[in-house]
Amino acid sequence: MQRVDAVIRERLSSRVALIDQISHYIVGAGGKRIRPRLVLLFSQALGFEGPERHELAAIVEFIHTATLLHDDVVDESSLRRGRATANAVFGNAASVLVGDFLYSRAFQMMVSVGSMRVLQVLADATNVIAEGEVLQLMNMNDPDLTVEDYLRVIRFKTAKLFEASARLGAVLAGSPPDIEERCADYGRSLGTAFQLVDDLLDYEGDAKELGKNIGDDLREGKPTLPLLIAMERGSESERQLIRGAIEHGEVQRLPDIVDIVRRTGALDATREAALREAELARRCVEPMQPSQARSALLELCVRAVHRSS
Ligand code: GRG
Repeated sequence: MQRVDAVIRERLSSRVALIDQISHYIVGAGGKRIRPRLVLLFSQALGFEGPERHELAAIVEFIHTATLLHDDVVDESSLRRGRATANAVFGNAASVLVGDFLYSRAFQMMVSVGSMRVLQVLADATNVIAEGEVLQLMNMNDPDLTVEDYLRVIRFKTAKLFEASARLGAVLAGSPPDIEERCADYGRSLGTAFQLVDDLLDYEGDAKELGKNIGDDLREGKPTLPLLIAMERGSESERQLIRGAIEHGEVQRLPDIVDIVRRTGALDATREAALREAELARRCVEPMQPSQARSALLELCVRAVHRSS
């Protein structure tokens, strides 16, 4: 990961001062670096040790960072990674454009790796992520969203990049198609578990630990799984309260809604759904040869669910 961080720093540079400033601002704020870790762990577990793994790990982190810059503009968020978001500090236009810079820099780096398969995996993944965000936009303020449609959005917007990162480890190692698919399945399940927990932390987390504001999803009228379950299990008046909050994106009644979400067991049920996905991910790597990388991949299945940030 030290080598990946070095590649990230080297490849962030631009002759345009504002790009340097904003990209260092967001990347310098840290982040958990889960997606690059997946590239490294799968390539290591499958026996590939070439320098391309660091390049690809940096590429997926650049794509992730570009999506965060764009997402915070779309969501009008003010806190990310424990600091003011780039849009809050530098404005929406600058954030979107630096997101474009990171995204296109990632594609320059992909070309330098010289593999059409790598290009294909990442072009497909970024296209699906964008589709996921548009689907989510269409679902805003809709209290009648089905769990199936909600899951589709999180598989697209979040799990796809986890899937691509894991798959790329196998692509680098030249693994046969069945192994590549198993790595991709791990990434998809881990990413789904990760987003389910993200959605529940929006109701039970601590803003300081989480590094972003609590209640943001409700403020935007985003119908996530904790709310869908609470509506299903709550009384008629509780259901109406949540419906209204989703339809109008209001947070005045956030404390009451958090209370309903907790009392109906919706947070526990969301965590259980995340645990089921993490278990699916675990089963994908369990048959691999014992190694440090495999142990770390198993450990990630636990950490994706039991996390507070
Ligand atoms: C630029 C390809 C492209 C698309 C733009 C806005 C958008 C379309 C996509 C946004 C997708 C998005 C932000 C999904 C949420 C994913 C998520 C859970 C982010 C938080 O990930 P962490 O917790 O972040 O890994 P850190 O800060 O740890 O890196």
